[in-house]
Amino acid sequence: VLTLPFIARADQAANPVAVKLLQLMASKQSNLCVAADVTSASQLISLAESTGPYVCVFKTHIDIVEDFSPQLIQDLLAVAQKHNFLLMEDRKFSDIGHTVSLQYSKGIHNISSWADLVTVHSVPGEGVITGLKSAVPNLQRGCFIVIEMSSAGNLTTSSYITLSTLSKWLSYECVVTASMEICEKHPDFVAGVVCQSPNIVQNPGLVQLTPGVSLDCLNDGPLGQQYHSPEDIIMSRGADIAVVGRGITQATDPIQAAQEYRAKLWAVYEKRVSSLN
Ligand code: UP6
Repeated sequence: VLTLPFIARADQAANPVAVKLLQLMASKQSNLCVAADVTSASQLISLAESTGPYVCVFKTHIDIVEDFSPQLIQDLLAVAQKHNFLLMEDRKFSDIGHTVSLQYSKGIHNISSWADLVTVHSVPGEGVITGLKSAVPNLQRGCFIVIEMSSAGNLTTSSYITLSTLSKWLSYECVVTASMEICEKHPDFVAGVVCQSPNIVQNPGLVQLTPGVSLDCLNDGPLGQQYHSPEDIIMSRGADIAVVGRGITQATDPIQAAQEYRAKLWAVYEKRVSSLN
């Protein structure tokens, strides 16, 4: 796992949003991303207001908001500026380049006009990145490439490495290697990757985002989410930013939960950095 401090890594990032993100994480002392999986505009804004001071990234699934309006985006941008965090729309784009360019910059959500960061699957190949880039020629935007998912039974699990046959191991290696090649080919647009395993991210200018973090739960039953502790996610799995959704949104006191996750995650990051020296 990378032990260089975030502030030093900011100098090595090529994507402008990654630079801003790493600087923001260092100054705000937060490696917490809240997954704002709520379904009304008022819930989304109140969550942004209450958790905003403690997060570096506020991650949305804007298509689950039932009363979406352009005003919601104006309100979200105002809160992001007030509390100094970046907006990530977790759209997980996964189509041909032409289609994703339209999904990114058209339609009611007009994602490219407001989201600093988006997520994208590498499965369609490099065209998905060129498609997204073509939609934002002059904007300062970035993306995270999804390489491994946190869900049980996902088809990119690193357990291929330990459990299985050579051919499965090779197919896993191919997904990771090919995805990292795409990252290296588009350093101006790729801010980082979404993954679960250490050592996938070797370039200190890329940021590793890892979902599946909870202080209380191991999973969510048949829905397939798998959770790990802050210690595990930052120290063993190499996360730079941990994504916490229901651990905060469904807590009795979301503000207190956000404070607790921020403090625990940041303490583990500091331990990781100091293990270098
Ligand atoms: N997410 C995952 N796993 C992945 C990629 N993304 O859980 O591999 C996203 C989900 C959700 C959040 O779409 O928004 O991270 C996790 O929420 P939770 O903490 O409530 O499980």
